[in-house]
Amino acid sequence: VKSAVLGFPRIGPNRELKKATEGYWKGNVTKDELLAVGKQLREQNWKLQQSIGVDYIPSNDFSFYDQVLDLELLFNVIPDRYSKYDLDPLDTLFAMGRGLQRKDVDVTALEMVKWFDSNYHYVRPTFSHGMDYKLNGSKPIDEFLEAKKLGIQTRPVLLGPVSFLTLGKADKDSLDLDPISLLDKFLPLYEEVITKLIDAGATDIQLDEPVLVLDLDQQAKDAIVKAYNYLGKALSPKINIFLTTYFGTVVPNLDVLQNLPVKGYHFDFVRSPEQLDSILKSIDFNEKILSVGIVDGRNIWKNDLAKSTAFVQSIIDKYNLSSKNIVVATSSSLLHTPVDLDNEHKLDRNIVDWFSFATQKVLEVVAIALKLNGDTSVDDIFKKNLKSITARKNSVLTNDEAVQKRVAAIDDKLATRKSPFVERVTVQKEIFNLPLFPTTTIGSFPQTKDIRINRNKFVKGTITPEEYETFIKSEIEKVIRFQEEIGLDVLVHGEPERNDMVQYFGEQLQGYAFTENGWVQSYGSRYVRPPIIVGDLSRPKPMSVKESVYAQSITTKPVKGMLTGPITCLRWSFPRDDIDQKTQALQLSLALRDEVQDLEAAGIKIIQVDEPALREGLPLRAGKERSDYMDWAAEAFRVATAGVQDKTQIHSHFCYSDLDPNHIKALDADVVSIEFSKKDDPNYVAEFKNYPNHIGLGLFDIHSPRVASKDEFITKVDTILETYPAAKFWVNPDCGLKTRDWYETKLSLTNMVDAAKHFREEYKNKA
Ligand code: THG
Ligand code: ZN
Repeated sequence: VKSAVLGFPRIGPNRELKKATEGYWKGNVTKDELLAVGKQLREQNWKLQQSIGVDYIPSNDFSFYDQVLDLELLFNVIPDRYSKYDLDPLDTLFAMGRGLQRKDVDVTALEMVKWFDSNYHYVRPTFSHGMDYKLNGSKPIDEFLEAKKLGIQTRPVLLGPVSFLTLGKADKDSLDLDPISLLDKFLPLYEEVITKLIDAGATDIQLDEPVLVLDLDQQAKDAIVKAYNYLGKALSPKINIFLTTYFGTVVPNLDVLQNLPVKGYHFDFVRSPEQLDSILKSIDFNEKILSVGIVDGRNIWKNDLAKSTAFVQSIIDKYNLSSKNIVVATSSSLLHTPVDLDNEHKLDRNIVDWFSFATQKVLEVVAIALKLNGDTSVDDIFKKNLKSITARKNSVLTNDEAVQKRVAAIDDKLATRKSPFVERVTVQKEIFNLPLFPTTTIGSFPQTKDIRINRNKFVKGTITPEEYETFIKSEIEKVIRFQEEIGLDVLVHGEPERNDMVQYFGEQLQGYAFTENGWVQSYGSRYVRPPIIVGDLSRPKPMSVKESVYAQSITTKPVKGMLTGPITCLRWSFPRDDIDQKTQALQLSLALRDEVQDLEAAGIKIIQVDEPALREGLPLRAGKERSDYMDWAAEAFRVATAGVQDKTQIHSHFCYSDLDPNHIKALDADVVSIEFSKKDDPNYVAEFKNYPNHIGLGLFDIHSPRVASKDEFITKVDTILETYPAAKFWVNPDCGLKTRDWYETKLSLTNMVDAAKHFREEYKNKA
């Protein structure tokens, strides 16, 4: 039995990659220095895995921005607007990933999309007619040789051709182009790279085809057959091809996986253990290698080593397989887990014993493989592991009977507003008396250096809580005054007290643990530190009331209370694996319900409960599981928000995904705002036309420092108004402004408000 890791986090134990990359963008770090940091990180990761004894160590899992974007560069999938500047490859990579604006260059970024159901975002391959696909650079080969020089034989990883094309899209100038039709052009390119790897000494290659866990149409299925027949015939036996899947079940696509000329297959048995028998009945693993994904690449719980070993052993026994054909592996790349638990010093000793981060997971994979090989040197590890697993199971920290009772008592009434929207809207109209085209923002304002410095001082204890509170109040006042000045209608307090919209609430809820260093890459140089749900969740005391009440006390305009919804709290945390996700969502929704009601009682008249991760939680395949999810996700949102009076206006916000209006409808919020600025597609507006409640379609992209003029806003709104009724139209940006600077924030919002005023005049005359 061998061991394999499908990918290791590249950010470094102390976020070395972030510091170097952002330093380079600011001009404080040279290109050579940045490249050296990358090299150092790769070396560290390989040596770590080698010292632990991993048989298949990945290479080409490193990236300065995103591994999908790396492949776009490698195959020259570079839209003209980037190649025309003659930037070097690294700067082209960054220009495509994040846009580039300096005196000689002005390009926006490519689209960024969620990687399956994770909180990682990839840069979407964007194809045009007439693109010249060819090998451009040699990153996978360079990194393979780099490891080889260190005496480490690696297994290079490439996203496979079908996933690469399926996850891409046609550029605006080539909308009739279906990326999968390009397969014939890409197969020779894959062959060329892999041949170069063979020449460099590679004996194995990992080709990731995660799209095999999605619902595939016949064309995509045919593409799998074609691609792997082509590559298998061209390249084996010179190299062993491992076809890798993760994040779900392949069963509906099993027909195309049979009889492919590949050496082995990898499946995710953490997420989908039920696929085991179907797979083993259709593929003969006396002929192929079976890589068993058994150590979770998406969560932080310690693996139950005895259970995993028994699981793999039972496969060997039941199907009478040779252990030579078995590989024990992580379920997916470890990209989605924090780097090293040994960097945590503040976590409760009892609780820290329940966790495994990437480094510890590597050890688990190897330990399971050794155990299966009869190696007794791991017996101590197994003994200790059993102790930890048992301690967690029996811990009193995880159970709160009061919470469990409250969840069990949830009924329809609790999840339903007192009156339907048509009645609420009349009451609210009278109270708020908002103009036509009401203007607002999504919640956060720029998180300045000053804010971060003061928060760090507060966390470290170098300023007192009173000093910090005074500072936060002054920040809130600044934001309120600015919004009044430019004439926004519904204000926010700006969230200077919050680090991350999930972490902030996680830190205040009972049942959560949080890390000092548990960073996970979200996109590019942006990382998140997901809090960990360890037990039943409850709210010891109000979490956001003080700041909202202060903000409301210094203005006569309505100030929105701002909360993160139950689904988003769940999705952006590491959830428990010992109870189901619905229960955890409902526990969160009860805690939030109390917060919503406290805000209302404290005089906050508008409360926004954000659910940007609503769509991300949708099961990857259509079917009952998906409709069940939509039901309980909507229920959780309504439990959180339905406790208020008719006169209290509930807002919600969604971003990062294409939304189905029907999903939003079931939440019954009074007003929603959605990301929209990059969706210049009239069909998308039309989908929302019949949405009954009010909507703000985001009018500018908050990921970019670019400022739109008043006229640009007017043109945009004019276009939307061809389809969308003015009476339900709110005016707002795409998303929160925390990653922006004040300079562009001021200009953009002023122009946006001025455009709203223009339309008010126009419609007054019309009436
Ligand atoms: N929070 C969490 N997940 C998210 C988002 C979020 N996923 C989707 C989307 N938003 C990703 N966007 C971002 C935007 C900014 C940052 C991270 C993800 C960010 N991170 C800081 C950094 O890397 O410097 C660290 C923030 C902190 O101090 O905690 O700016 O909003 N959970
Ligand atoms: Zn948003």
